[in-house]
Amino acid sequence: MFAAGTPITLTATAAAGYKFVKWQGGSCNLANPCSFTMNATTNITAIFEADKTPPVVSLTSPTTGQTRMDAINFAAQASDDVGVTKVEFYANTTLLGTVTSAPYQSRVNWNPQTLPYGTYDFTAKAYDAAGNVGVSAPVKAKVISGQLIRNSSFEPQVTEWTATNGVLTNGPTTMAHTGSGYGSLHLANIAGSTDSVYQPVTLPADAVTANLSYWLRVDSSAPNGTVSYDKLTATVRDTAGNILGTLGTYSSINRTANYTENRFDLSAYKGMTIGLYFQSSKPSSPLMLPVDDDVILSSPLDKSLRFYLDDVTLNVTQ
Ligand SMILES: [Ca+2]
Repeated sequence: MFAAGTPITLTATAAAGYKFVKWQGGSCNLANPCSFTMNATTNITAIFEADKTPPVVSLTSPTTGQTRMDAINFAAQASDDVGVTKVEFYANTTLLGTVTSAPYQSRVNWNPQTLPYGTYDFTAKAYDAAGNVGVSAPVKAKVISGQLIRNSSFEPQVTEWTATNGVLTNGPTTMAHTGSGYGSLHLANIAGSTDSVYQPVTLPADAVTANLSYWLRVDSSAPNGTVSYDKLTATVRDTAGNILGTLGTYSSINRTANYTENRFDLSAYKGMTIGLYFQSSKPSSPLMLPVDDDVILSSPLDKSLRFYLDDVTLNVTQ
């Protein structure tokens, strides 16, 4: 019971899967909530109907033609006449992620054991509480491995690397870190000689991380603690061969019984084509050569300061 002149506000709340249509009776029509003043006995009914209108959804990431490395950043715009309850992200027919509230975004790490690298039709599906489903237009994009070095383990068919003759070596497996191929940067017994191996690589402009790793073993028969003049330098170069940065310099003092890993952050070079360059060098003047150098020592056992290189990887995420 309301006294005449009492202001009233009615709010119609639809059950899940239904939507408000209109009021019946009284002065309310489509407005919800509806406010009016009681001045007579009034019967008012809220009319609901099942929601049959699917959500509208579009995929905003990835974009057509895009290449992503090892992970996909999904993003979708979705709306519905009642409300979106969830958005699903697909690669072809494989469900990769579900988001239940805006913003509809999900970062999904690619699992090549589940889905091989390749080109896929990516879609988003949006649902409402009534179970209506809206599907986005497909976006064709490519997923590739985030490891950018080709033939990182120097296995046979090593055309991906450019090297001084004899540097790229195959077997025995005990000489390699993995597999049977490796890079052997030894030095000819000539002052000023160099050995090198390199590979160009292009880092995507939107790289978030770019982690270089290479495994190196330094063999030397020089007395412990002796620094040889023969060196190996690992550098990052531009396409003209100019040195952009030196990652490491190694000599006999870095001798190791086994391969050891060297890691570097190369994210500073995103958006650039760089050359990963490993070069061993001997001083040009024999007079500079210390006692441990193979020019001075005549024993064959002492003649090898060698740098063994294997498993060069550059893992990039976007
Ligand atoms: Ca709907």
